[in-house]
Amino acid sequence: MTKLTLHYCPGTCSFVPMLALELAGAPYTAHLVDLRKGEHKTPEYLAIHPAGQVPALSVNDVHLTQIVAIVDYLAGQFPAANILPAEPLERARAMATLLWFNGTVHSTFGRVFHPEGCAPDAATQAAVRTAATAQYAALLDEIEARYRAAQQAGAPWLSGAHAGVLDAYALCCVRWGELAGIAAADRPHLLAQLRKLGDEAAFARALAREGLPLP
Ligand SMILES: N[C@@H](CCC(=O)N[C@@H](CS)C(=O)NCC(=O)O)C(=O)O
Repeated sequence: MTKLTLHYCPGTCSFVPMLALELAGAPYTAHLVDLRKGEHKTPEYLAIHPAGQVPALSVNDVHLTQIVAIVDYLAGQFPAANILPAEPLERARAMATLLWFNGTVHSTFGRVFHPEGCAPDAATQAAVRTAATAQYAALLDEIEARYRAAQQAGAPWLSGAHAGVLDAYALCCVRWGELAGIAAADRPHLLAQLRKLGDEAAFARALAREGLPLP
């Protein structure tokens, strides 16, 4: 039997594959990698994820990294769970949104949280953070607009009829906004929608496992 281990840290993007695992209903081990304690930079963990990040998914002794790849793998392994749509065009659109979260929204937050990765001096770092924070706020507006558009098209969630990986990413992004001083309450429509996530069974399990409340 395949042994699945998700290497995760509460409050981070590892919530996205955790939600996928909960949708799959597959037994898995959740291995806490505490970023605040630097556990992602230990030699043991670097052997799993050479970049020293969460998430990673160990499939027996093969270690998968990158959210998009992990979600794609789980969607393929558990087709009945509808982690990604089966219909090719719908699936491509869901992948486009997942990649937008990962490559655009998440990366912009990276510059808010770690501007030292962009410049060595404090003044430039401060300027990077200010610019990235404004860009990130605009991206949160776009997430809210995407919810409105989905709902106008008849789907309550970004992932469609049921909340899924795209909604899990939206939740992470709103949580990170709070860390950047961007109040979730500034986007009441988005906040109200995310607060309903606890009613979705897979989310309730993932939230309980993570141990963090909804915003
Ligand atoms: N592109 C990566 C992003 C992963 C990432 O940024 N993880 C963050 C947590 S949300 C992390 O581990 N940060 C610690 C670090 O980079 O040192 C993915 O899709 O897995």
